[in-house]
Amino acid sequence: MINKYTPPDYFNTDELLSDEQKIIRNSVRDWVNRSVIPIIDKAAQEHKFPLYLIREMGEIGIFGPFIPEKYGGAGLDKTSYGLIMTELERGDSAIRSTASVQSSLVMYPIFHFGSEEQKQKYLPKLASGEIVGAFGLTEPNHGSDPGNMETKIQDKGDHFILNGSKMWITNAPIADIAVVWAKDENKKVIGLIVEKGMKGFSAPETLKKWSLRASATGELVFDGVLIPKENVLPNIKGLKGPLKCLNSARYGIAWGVIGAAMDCYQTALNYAKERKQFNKPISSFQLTQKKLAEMLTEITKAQLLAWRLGNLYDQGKATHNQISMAKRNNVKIALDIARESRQILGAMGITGDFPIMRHMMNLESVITYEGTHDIHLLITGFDITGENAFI
Ligand code: TGC
Ligand code: FAD
Repeated sequence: MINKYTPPDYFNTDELLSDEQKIIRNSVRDWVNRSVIPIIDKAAQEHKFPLYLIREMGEIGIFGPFIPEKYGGAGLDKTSYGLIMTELERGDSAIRSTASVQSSLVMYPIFHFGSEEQKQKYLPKLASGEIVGAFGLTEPNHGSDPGNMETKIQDKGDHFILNGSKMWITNAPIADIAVVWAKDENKKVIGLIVEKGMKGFSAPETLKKWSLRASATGELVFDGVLIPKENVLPNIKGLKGPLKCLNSARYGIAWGVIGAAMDCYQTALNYAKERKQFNKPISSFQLTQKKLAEMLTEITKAQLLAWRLGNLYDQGKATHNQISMAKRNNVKIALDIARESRQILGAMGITGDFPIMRHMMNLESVITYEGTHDIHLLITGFDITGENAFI
């Protein structure tokens, strides 16, 4: 058994999990230890997504774990999905990002809004990792306000013509298909499946990122792309379509970032016990202990929040407002923990010999994508006051 890693679990949250959930979590943990941790610093340094991992992820059931087995998924509950995301993000946010997009932003809309033919055509291949998906909502001029998107389709009788562009799209340069959100002639948002190779469709990579360097990010450019009518998702209209997908992905992030936080905390704790200054381990100084104690407290609170959210989700009771609160809180504490851990390592903290700086830079994207920190605060503000402060 490769699994030597013992995660922080101060309030024994393991006891809240079923045996099946623990088996799933442990198998993904082993895979991350074996296949991600040894290669991820090099991939990030080289600004390159380790593409070969996609098939491995498919083989161990990481994609669409909550999709029924009939379509190639594992038919698992949402708590298991969350546990998988924690393990992946302990490896790197880029790996969790790929899984978030494939599972929550591509398989989820095809499963919930697609036709039977679309489900059969795409879901098993997405589940196995034979094909990779992307999700196009954000545009150069519209990030937080996707409702104002400019990408549009024109009805040409037996097909549509798609024009516009999407930006900051995870997996775009490596994707075989993209679930793209565009407006029809009645200004209603609709979802469609765009396939690599369609004439007028390109997906250039966005380079020079200092964050999520092991993830492939890019644009989706549509220059008069002919979209067959059978590629439209038939069972959704309106902005709530993409927002429902985001609920599933934001939920996964609320769990995922705990993994990054755990890795930073554990690294800082081990280092503090070993490193001596003034002839004493730096773990003996009160200021170091304050940092470590506060980190563990926040990790514990985040674990309990995620577990309860998973519990509500599995009962069909989680609201999108609760998901926003959990995403916002858990990403913020993870980023704070990465920054504090980096300080404990002093100069060593900035090197690739330790995972902290990489997690920290990744989390700067995670706090922005899937709704920024402030957008999630406004969602909570709206929910508790009934006043819309977005506009
Ligand atoms: P608004 O008028 O409030 O809502 C439009 C309709 O949608 C409903 N709704 C929701 N439904 C389901 N889930 C939610 N979370 C929902 N939020 C709102 C709403 O009830 C309404 O329904 P109806 O029936 O009345 O039409 O829309 P708005 O235009 O005012 O915008 C609201 C706002 C700001 C909250 C929303 O647009 C937002 O969340 N903005 C942030 C954008 C965002 O998160 N983008 C993410 C892009 S994807 C990404 O980042 C992937 S990164 C992946 C990775 O690598 O891991
Ligand atoms: P803006 O919306 O321009 O916001 C800029 C600032 O203004 C923020 O601080 C924001 O909080 C603030 N702001 C905006 N509106 C308000 C308001 N009403 N009140 C107060 N403050 C406000 N998108 C996809 O569709 N698919 C993907 O796969 C995807 N992957 C991504 C991967 C990476 C690495 C990154 C960085 C982004 C990705 N995104 C993706 C885009 C991401 O969702 C957007 O960046 C995000 O929604 C914010 O949009 P923006 O960057 O345009 O910022």
